[in-house]
Amino acid sequence: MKKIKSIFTALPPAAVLALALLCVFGEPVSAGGKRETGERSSSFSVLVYITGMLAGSPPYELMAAGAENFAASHSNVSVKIYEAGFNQAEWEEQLSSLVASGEFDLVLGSNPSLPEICAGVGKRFPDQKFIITDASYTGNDSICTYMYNQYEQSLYLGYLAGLITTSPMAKANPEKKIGFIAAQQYPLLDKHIVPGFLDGARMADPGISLDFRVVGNWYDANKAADLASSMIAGGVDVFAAIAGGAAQGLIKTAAEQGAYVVFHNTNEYSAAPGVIAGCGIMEQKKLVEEILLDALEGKIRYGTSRTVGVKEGYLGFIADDPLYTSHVPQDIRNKFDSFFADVKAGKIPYSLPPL
Ligand code: RBF
Repeated sequence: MKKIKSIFTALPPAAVLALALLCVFGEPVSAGGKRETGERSSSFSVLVYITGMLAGSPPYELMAAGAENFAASHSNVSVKIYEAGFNQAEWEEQLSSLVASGEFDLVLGSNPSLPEICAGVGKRFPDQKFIITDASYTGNDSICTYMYNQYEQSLYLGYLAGLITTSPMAKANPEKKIGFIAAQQYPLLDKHIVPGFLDGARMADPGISLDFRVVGNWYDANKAADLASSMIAGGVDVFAAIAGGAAQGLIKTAAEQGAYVVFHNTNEYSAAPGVIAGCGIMEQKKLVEEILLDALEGKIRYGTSRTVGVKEGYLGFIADDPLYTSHVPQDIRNKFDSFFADVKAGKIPYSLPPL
């Protein structure tokens, strides 16, 4: 299902009248689809293009929340949130039609595959600006990207998984085997996220192996549950997942059959207390608010990409949740704390593989 949500923050009556007149009489639109009236400088319109659905996808929910927050505190900013759905083949055409309206000063999105799509759209609408997080792309004057160092988040979540699988915790078995369930394969996952997870686990114990499986889409929780079940039968006792809504199937199976899950990007402890053994956090909401402020002030450096991780304060770990402190033994938490501090201090050597 696709849906558009609009947030037009409280406007003074004169502005409402002006907008109504604009709607009735129309306005000039340039070749690039941008407005040429003076009104443009005082209003800023953002399209948040969600490559999938909001529900169950932390990066998207956080991006939408950040943009809504920003609009709520800036009366000249309006935000539309568009859920594009799961048919990736449709995304470029859909985005083109939205951009063709000339309505948006900025398109904001979060997906490693979006820059290429925006570059295609940008060829038809050269004045349109795009800012994409969770992606790395340089050299296009219409596109600015921000990449999370997901190798790092996977490294410390993998280390925690490694500590747990080799521990005497109740659901840990003697096998040194951890699991990863992915919705689909893509370069950031194959080169940063999965290798980081295994590298981190092996820093806890070099004898650990990884069972990696792919769901095939971002929503099939039943398929993820089936995969998890067969992985548990094969000896996996700690999982990670990058699977959007499908991850709920893993969580359910882990709870029913007795396994642990470490979760990327968001606080998921309460989804299954005692099963979700650790949660990383992606500060996407903060990043989006900062990006929008820069965009409003004309400070975005289009054509560039910035990488943000633990040191920069955009990736973290939720260590103070009672569902973490009460279910994960103190000795494991202590070892994890010191590893995380080392990652933050740049003391854990690694090289970020090229994408
Ligand atoms: N992450 C989600 O949480 N939900 C999604 O629906 C989703 N769809 C994606 C589609 C494509 C084509 C790609 C490349 C990634 C997608 N991601 C999705 C992954 C997301 O952008 C991010 O890389 C991971 O969540 C790790 O932070």
